Amino acid sequence: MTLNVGVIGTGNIGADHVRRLASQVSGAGVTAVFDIATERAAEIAEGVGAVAHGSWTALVDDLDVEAIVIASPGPLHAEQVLACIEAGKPVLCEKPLATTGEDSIKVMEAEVAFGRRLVQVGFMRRYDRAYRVVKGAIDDASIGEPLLAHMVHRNASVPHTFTSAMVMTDSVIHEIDTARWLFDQEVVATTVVAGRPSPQAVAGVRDPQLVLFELADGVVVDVEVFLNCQYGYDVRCEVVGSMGTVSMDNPSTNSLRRNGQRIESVPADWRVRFNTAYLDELQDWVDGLATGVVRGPSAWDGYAAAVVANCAVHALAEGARTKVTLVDRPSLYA
Ligand code: ISE
Repeated sequence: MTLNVGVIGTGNIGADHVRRLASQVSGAGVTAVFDIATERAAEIAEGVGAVAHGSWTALVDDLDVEAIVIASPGPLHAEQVLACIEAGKPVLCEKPLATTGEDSIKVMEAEVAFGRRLVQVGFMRRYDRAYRVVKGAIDDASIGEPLLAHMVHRNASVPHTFTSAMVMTDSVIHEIDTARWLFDQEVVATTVVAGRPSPQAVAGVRDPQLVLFELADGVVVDVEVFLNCQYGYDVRCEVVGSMGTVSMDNPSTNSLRRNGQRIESVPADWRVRFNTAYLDELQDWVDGLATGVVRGPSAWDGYAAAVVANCAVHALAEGARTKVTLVDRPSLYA
């Protein structure tokens, strides 16, 4: 059985997903794509024998499309996910699920009214093997009781369209989800400090920043986010427990020893670093759908992350610790 997938958005990440679904994921194929960059969409469609639609609504309505991947710009996600739910089609939506808590609630309400899960949010770090080792050490108590976590999220650079809010809603949202998933706890408060900006920071963007997340059970997570570090993509995580620590360094691909030096390479960007995680995520999504189940990160996870990200934006603007308030979790997401 082959799952016929339609992909909305064929920018970098969308084009990667088309390629993976068409040639690497078993049990799936790409039958339709859409992008406002019509020439690029047509070229990508032709490469995999798919149809390029003239609008994303036509793709959702296409009777040949059984499941949808959304990789369009974040502000469009909520409306597109709602249309997928209305059509009764499973949807894997890249993060963020929505840019506001209110829009995420609309998605949850629609899914709850539908009666079963259709939505998965693309928090691909949950599928990364190195992060899974960290989670394993927390879950089996090899490091005792978890107390603290230190995280680093550095990008070589980000586009000039990046804003201070996107530091949270586009980048740190991964650490928010990672923290919630690793510790199985909600974030209850956040504090953000931005000091001296890098001369390479996008104009007007506070970069780097230090972010603090307090979790419901008292675990505290600090995140250094630096989106124009220039040298490569560097994502790290160390969890400190009462009996030991577990850490995940940036997995380096090669190291060169020469002239009394050891030089290690750093991935260029997240597409390189998380390539296997994306593949595992898609394979798990397709395998789950073959048995009628959506089991990856849920609309609730997307909602909670969006609310925390917006609290962090507020915390920076106000220079104050900001408490996070979530609605009650619907039983669909228990
Ligand atoms: C980008 O959208 C991602 O999702 C990457 O994983 C993240 O590292 C980057 O900062 C975001 O802009």
